[in-house]
Amino acid sequence: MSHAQLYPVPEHIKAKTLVTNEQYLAMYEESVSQPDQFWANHGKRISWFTPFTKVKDTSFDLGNVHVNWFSDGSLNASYNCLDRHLPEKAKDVAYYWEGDEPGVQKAVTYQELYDEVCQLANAMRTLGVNKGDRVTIYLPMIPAAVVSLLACARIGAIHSVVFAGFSPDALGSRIQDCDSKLVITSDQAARGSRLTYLKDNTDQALAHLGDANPAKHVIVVKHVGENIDFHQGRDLWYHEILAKEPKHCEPEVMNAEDPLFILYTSGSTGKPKGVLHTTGGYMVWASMTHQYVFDYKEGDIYWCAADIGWVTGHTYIVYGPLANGATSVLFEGVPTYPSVKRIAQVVDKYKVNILYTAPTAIRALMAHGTVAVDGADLSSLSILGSVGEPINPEAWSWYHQSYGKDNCPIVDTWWQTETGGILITPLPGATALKPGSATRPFFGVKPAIVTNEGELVEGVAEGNLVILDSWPGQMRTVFGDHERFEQTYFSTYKGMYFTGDGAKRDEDGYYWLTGRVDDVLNISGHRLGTAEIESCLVAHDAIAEAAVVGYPHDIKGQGIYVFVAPRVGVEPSDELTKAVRDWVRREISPIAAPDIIQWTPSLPKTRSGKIMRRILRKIAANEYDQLGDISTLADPSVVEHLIQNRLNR
Ligand code: 6R9
Repeated sequence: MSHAQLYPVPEHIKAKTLVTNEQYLAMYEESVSQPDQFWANHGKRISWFTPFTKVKDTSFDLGNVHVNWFSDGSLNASYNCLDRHLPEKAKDVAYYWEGDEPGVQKAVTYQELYDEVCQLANAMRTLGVNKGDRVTIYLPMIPAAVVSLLACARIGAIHSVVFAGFSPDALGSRIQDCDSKLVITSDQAARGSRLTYLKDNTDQALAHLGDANPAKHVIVVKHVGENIDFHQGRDLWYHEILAKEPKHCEPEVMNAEDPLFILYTSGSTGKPKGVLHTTGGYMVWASMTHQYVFDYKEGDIYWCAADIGWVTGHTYIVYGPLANGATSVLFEGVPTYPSVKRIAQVVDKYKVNILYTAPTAIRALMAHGTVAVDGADLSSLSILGSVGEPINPEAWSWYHQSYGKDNCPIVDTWWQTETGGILITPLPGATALKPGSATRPFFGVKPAIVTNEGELVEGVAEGNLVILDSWPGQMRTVFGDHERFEQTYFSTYKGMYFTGDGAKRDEDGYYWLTGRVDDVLNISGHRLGTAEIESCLVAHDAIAEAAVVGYPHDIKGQGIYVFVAPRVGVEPSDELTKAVRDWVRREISPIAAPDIIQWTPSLPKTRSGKIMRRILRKIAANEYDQLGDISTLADPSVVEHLIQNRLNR
């Protein structure tokens, strides 16, 4: 890693960047040595109804963990996303909505977004939803999804978005856990031409909860248009209730520390946690990171191709870009429909300048060679982003070359649902890049590496990634369970926030994320990160995607079990399997050579494209009858295929 190729800041970026390297270093220094002064200054970037006088009041001490920022200020998140841009930006496009089918599209201006948000906010108030109440949102990637988040924020209701790919069970348990008064959904959703029956799923979820169902009403967006069961008295059509409401709605005055949203995220154990974010610090973090990390400037066309059901959608499709008055693309579909050219076509159609997507999407496109970009122009692009997993150097280079024409910086952004926004990342005009490294901390972020015993290690190091001090976008608690918040994040290493990720730091102070620490293997006493072996596998010509897990091995303690998906047109064979094993042996070391290689058409993944290794570990250990909850998989059917063809019997 120390000899990784260095990619300097391209001249065309340097010429008009917001932050040069010198500025980054000076701002970073101030942000960590004088956080109160730094954040008092940058906290003013958003609009406050009552300006704050207090800045930081935080503690990571077990038993007394608290995170408060700007705590005597008041504001409203939807006001910051809408009202403050009007009337100047009334006719500016907030979203170019691009439907699942090419040719289905709609532009939504800031005025139109404001009007619809006010109408829905009023309609919710009419239904008795008030400040502090919870609202579950289960919608496809359509403008009404953005409207729903902002309408909640406007009246101070706390939204909990459930990914539209989740099952009735997953939806029901989330509605129940946060005691939602209201559910907002649509008739159906279409992705890659496949329908999901969201309203049916909602009906099932609520029926299953029975008397424990807290939701009084279901608001239904008519989107696909197929029939649904309508429960008189409980269900309401979105368009009908909006039509009755005025296009003005007074925003609720929220304290900086009043909750903005809950987002459920699964850890390694137990039921999903309701990660809670509040209003002031989150808005400062969302808007500031969006501006600096993407070097965003007025007039840029920005596309974050994530889903609103993932934290990336919350911060980098909704709150960050809107707070900055940006014009975004909002995409309903998938990168591979109707063909792998879709991303390039949408980039060319809207002249997208900034594209932010995930390694899983990049690898899916890369499996087809250069087909994804053949014939495309792509000259509008100037900055590329990656999020969700370590991006292996192979995929990084392909992204850089095919979409970026070797002239666009890639910001590899490391962060988590819990962190609210990006923490470790290059800045396009400041940071020389190394493929596979998330590079340096954002302003105010103090990352560190500790050993398993909790010793801080300086300089070049490898170990567990912790954060030493609070930043404004940090989660505040687990909804309804502060004890769990303290135990999960602050009990492993005293006085530090534990990320759950492993990392290396090189001689330039750059960070390299090595995957979740529970994904570390111990092969005959040698510590190996699954990410390292996977990265090597994906660099092989025949392989599109790979997942590596350990399984109990009589001699080595742990053996290496590899699940691999071939590239398009590749036929797995015994010879190929052997070639792959030799490849890893040669590229990394004989210790890393896989014991078992199972070919599969696809891997089990979450909504954000993360491979669910927990499930693969069970299959590899031949404990396929103890898979646990698989309801959060994007496509649970892949699991059956993996079990049928398992190789450790
Ligand atoms: C934003 C998001 C968080 C976990 C995180 C880490 C992995 C995210 C990454 C990355 C390496 C990156 N992760 N970005 N690993 N490089 N650029 O993904 O939130 O869904 O909560 O996942 O994702 O393991 O701890 P979330």
